[in-house]
Amino acid sequence: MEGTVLDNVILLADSYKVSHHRQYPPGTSSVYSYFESRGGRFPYTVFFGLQYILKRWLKGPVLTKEMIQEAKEIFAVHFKKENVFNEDGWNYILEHHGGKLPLRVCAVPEGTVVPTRNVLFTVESTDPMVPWVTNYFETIFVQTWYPMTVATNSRIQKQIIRQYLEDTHDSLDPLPFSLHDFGYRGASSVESAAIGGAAHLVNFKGTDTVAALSLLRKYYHSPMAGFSIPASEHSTVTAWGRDGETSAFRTLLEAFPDGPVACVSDSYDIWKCCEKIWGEELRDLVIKRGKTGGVLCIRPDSGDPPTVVHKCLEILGSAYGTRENSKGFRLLPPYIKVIQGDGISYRTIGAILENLKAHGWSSANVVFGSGGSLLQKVNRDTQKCAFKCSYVVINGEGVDVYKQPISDLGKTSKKGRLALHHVNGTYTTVEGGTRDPKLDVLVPVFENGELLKDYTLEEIRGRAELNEDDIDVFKFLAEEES
Ligand code: AOY
Repeated sequence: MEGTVLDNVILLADSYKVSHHRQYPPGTSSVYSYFESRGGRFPYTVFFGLQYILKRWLKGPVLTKEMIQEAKEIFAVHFKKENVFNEDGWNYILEHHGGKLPLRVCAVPEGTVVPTRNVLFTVESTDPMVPWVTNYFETIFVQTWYPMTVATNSRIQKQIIRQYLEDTHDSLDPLPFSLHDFGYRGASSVESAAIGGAAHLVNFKGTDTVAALSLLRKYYHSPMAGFSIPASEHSTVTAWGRDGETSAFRTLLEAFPDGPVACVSDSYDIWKCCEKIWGEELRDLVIKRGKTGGVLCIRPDSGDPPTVVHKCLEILGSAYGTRENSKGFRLLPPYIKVIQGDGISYRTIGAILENLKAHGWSSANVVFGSGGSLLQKVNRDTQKCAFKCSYVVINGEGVDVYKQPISDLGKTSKKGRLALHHVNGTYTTVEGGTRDPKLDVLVPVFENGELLKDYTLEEIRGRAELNEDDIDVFKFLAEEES
């Protein structure tokens, strides 16, 4: 969106924010707020995406006199009043800060996995003349809910797949490519696809969401964050006509004679396809390709996923034979897999893999694709993300502030300046300014327009890696179900 009408930093806020500078108590010289997940669906949050927001929207000089003029005109008409817009305040930032925002942001390092109900980042104003800037930017800061929630949803699915590989396979090697992002078309915009797709790539390396690659190149120092393979779609198959499916498949195999390809196989009859086309007509070609490293991923795309995946494996197993791995589970030859990309979510992956396990099949025979539920079936409530003021300075005196709504005590907010202590693997949010700098993992990432930390995707991936301290994902799934 760079270079468009959306580039005016004053317009990155909800309308009511424009009126807040005149509402704080007289003598207010600083506002301090924090962001947290107040619980929600998943018991932890993978922190990711603040760096994109800081670099894309907030760092460096971001204000010009033209922006102030444009905002002045827009808000005069929008509010039908001349005196709501804070022209003096924005002019002050332009003149005294060269258009750089007088804010300090401290955050947990990106990729950190933090239990919900803990502070993830704090924002405070650094110039007593403009204390309102902190919450003016709440709107854009809270949009970090999206990459965090996608990264969390994706990581939960990685935990589930990992457990089944551990139970039914010899190694965890397939894990990085076991959940491929199919979500570009289902995202609400190109920018959203880029952000959500990038969040998935914190945990995995397979994606078809090309926009995510650009975002990670530009904002996270990753020259190539994700990979894909040639694959058919229904049009490339059905264009050959109802009797042309074999020709379509042969064309795909011969067009890409080595390396992996994926082939959607449910255009007419997935069972006949596995039995007759893959299992008989093209069997020799598939085996020949297999000898030179070619892998065929057969993609069913309709029906009840646990039933369909299992039945495909049974048919393909009869045609190509199977071997048993060290844990006693069946494996197709290494040059054939099934890729299930229909109906995949953190709830269905477990059901599919459980059914395979119950029938003696290793989870290493299958990989997943996920679109809508990976990038789009989430919202700010999924992790109950919120940004609240916890501390203000009035007439030179610091005051702890909070909300505690009688009608929903779950919305109670934290008090005072905050720290996130990390001790013996446990995270604790410390309120009231009683921080121990040796234990606090919040680090300054932004101050007065300067970016103080610049993380690479590689280090973020390292922090988000699965580990021994992880929650029991099956306990979480069972509790959610009840
Ligand atoms: N891609 C692995 C490579 C990608 C896709 C993208 C919607 C792929 C399919 C595949 O194997 O089958 C968007 C649906 C599918």
